[in-house]
Amino acid sequence: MIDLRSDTVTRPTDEMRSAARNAPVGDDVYGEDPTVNKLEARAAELLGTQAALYVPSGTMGNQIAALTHTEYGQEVVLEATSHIYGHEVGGLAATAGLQVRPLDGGADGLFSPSALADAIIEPSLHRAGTGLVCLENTHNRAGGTAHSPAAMAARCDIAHDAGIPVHLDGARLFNAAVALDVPPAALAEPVDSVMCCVSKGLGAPVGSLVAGDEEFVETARRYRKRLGGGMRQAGIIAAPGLIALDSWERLAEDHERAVRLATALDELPGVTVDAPDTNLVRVDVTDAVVDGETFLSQLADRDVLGGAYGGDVIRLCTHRDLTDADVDAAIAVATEILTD
Ligand code: TLP
Repeated sequence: MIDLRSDTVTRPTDEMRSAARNAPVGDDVYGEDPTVNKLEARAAELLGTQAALYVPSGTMGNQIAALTHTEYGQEVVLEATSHIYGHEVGGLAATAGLQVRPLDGGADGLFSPSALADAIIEPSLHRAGTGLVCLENTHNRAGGTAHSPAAMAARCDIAHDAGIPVHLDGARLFNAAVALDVPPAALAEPVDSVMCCVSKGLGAPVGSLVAGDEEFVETARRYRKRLGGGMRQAGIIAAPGLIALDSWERLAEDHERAVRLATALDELPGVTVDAPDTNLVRVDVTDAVVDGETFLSQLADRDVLGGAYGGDVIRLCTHRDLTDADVDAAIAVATEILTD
């Protein structure tokens, strides 16, 4: 099976499994797990923040950040197709009591500074007021687009001038760093908090980090406990995360394979594929011989798995557990289906 559904399908390496087995552990709710403490310190160092907190998932990290930055009933300005808005089961409303003001981010998934300025609301007798702005880098549904530190800073400046914090959903922040050839800290620098996942392209089995200044992380730790994310001997799962964090530069290989896949598929009749910035390939089969659903089911019949962005737009994701031969085989299968 060639699994191109997501980079979340990556399995821990032998090195990760033996690090898990041998990890020194303690009770992390007491702050006594040395491996978790090491992972949090290493993440903070890479991201250039004062502190970081290990959380079970990216979703929980994003929701904790929203809770930490805001007051009940405030508004969050975010991109209309962002994960935090569309794919976290309504958490902003259900968990944090926030209402959203979604902005169109166009093909890149990044709204303009002027649209952001227009969307910010001052609190008044009648109006809730904006409590948070969220960005996503890389942007998943835009096809893994990477946004430069300058582009991010332009949005952050507007928010900060209005006294509003910015949270970055950096589930794939390390992919953005590789694509833009900048240190991960350069992408975290303009924002007030950042979430990044070790469980996606970095290949660890479990977990994400949410990072910011000491005060942010102290409050975030209380919300993690409230949401049931306080873990005990979590060093067992944090140890592979440390290996993952030290391997981020290898994501370049996934990006090269994504470009090869995209270039080959874009040649096929009726298929449109933009050159990917990172490891997510957005394949539009609107004008092809089969529709999106049929394409996916015919791929699956031939042992290739992909995912749907919706309708006739398919997502194919490259990751560490694929070889060049897997990518070639996937191209051959897709070519067979799409040229019939
Ligand atoms: N994304 C998953 C699915 O939920 C779609 C994937 O396969 O891409 N932010 C972004 C930008 C994400 O893409 C994801 C996961 C998350 C947050 C949530 O992370 P987890 O799955 O760890 O809760």
